[in-house]
Amino acid sequence: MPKTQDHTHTQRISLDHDFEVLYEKACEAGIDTAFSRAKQTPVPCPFGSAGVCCRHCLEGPCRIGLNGKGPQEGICGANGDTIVARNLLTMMIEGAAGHAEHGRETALALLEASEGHSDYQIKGVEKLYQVAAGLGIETNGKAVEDIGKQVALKALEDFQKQAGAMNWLTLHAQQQSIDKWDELGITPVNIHLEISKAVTRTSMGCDADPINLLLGCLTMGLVDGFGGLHLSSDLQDILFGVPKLVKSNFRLGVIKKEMVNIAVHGHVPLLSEKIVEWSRKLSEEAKAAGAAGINVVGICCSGNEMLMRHGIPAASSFSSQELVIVTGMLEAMIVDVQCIMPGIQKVAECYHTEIITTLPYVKIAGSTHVNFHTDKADKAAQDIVRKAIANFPKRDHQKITSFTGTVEAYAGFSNEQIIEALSALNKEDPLKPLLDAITSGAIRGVAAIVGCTNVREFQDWGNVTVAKELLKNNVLVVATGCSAHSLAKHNLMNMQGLEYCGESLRGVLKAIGQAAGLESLPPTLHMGSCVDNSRPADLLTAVANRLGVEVKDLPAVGSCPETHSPKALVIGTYFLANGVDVHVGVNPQVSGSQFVTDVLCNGAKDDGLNLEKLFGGKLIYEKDPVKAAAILLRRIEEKRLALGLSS
Ligand code: CUV
Ligand code: SF4
Repeated sequence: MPKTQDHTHTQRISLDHDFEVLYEKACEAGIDTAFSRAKQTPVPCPFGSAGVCCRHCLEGPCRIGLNGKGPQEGICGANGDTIVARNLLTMMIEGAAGHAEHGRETALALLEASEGHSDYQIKGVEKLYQVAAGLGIETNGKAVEDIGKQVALKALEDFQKQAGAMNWLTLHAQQQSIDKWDELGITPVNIHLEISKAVTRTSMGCDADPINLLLGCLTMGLVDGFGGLHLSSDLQDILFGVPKLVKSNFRLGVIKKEMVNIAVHGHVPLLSEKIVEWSRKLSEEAKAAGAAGINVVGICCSGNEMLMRHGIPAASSFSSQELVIVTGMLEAMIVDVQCIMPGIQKVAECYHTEIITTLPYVKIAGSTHVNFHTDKADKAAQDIVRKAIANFPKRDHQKITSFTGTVEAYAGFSNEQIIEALSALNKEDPLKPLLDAITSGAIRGVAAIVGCTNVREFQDWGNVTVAKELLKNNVLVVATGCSAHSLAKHNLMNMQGLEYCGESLRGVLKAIGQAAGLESLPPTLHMGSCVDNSRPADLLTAVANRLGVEVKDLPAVGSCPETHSPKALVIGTYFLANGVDVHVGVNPQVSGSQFVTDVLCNGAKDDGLNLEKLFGGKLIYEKDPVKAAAILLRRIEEKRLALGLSS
């Protein structure tokens, strides 16, 4: 069993007490987790933290001296501004590539399903018609499969066309935004072309103009927003159906002692869908092995996807993923891609848990690998579920820690679901009740709390605090990703949390909820996984279109209090390109360049060129969640004033 040097100081790690119990247990057993590893590297490297470390060629690595002391240029002459902007772009590329790959896999899955050589069928027929119409595909008299194929080919075209703008950008963006992006020369042509061009421009001896590099970041934001988020959400809705209101549970009590517990972890729902399906079909086999049945629980965004469409309960967000294994009750953790800590394997080796990787390009040494492909998905899922069942008798009962507490949460708030709820108030014009609430000031504005949990942060604290501050001030809060886990675990997605809402917001939530047959809408709306940040974006676009303004004019903000992922940075950049203010509570690693910091964070009234002048919104870096919320509230009020909405 692995031993670490210092487990004596167990400090608080999470607002979720269950994970603190497990953390103590892991420390006492000498099991390393990300939390203990983070304590062994208490201070991150100051050069990397400031973004001034360059490793783009073999003459280096070079680093710029901090605070003007020491060398101010790399060997090639690249200065701090260039190095910081280039490093930021490198992070953007990484984030966008992950989401784009998610989109590409989903597009291929739709193509294969349409051509009939796959284990999947099209379930979201209505969404298919809607997306096809948006893309200008003729649907009259055509079979569903035929339309599905045309849509899939249009999606794949976004990875290969050589001129014009991406289909998915034209499908979803406001024309005024497209005009602005065209004028600045940042409109993406195709996803792979832009990623490859961006990798090239960050390499040694290429782009050395920090402004140009920052514009390259915005292109990556658009690639991510349209080619990653929108494309993935749309095609997943077509394949698996549009999410509808569901009620489920969060926290570690969702892991059941008498059941075969399988965790799905990662991002692309293709495999998880099948795991859920086969867990239900193979429950008799689990009973034969002595269990009461099979229980699938979610981690990270796979968890969000399965929650949104199947009401699967969620066990953990990113930062505590290893600790789920420490319950001693997990028979298998199935992973696909992204945000999977390699550390899970070592922890699993201390228990009977089997880590199962499923993609040929994401393996972990020591783990089981079951190759997954859409034409053999049923077979792979059955193999995996049976492996989990076979592990059930191998549990060490001395090592089990079970929890009873769960927290109820509503989820499934696709825009389609929100519109459906609103239409109970106004059938002819469903958006009107929402618009009225915003214009009258009953709702001051809309905030999307998104992104991750981060091992270096006190888990859930930032996400929950920003949310509560905004709710108190009558801001409508929607959430995605691991932030949604934080909010759900702390009662912000069930009716108990209504007490945190300001009076006028609570009135609106109740009116809409009751018309739709609930006691109220929950205080915050779960809109899905990270790629589902397309949904709040579409909601804002719909509201802006109806008000006859641009998204940038709306009293809307994004907040990312506890992120760890470059994916969250690039999602934020997509919102910035649309003129929405974005708060990040974790160091974005640009402080080594005053110039880059000014461009990202300065206001429209400041000297020099900056994001707010170009697009209408800026990056807000603030670690303190209470202060951050205050800034966001101020920004919301400024935009209300500019729009002439009631104060
Ligand atoms: Ni994609 S990116 S930790 S799982 S939200 Fe969760 Fe969400 Fe961040 Fe990763
Ligand atoms: Fe140094 Fe320039 Fe090479 Fe970067 S690209 S490592 S700054 S020489």
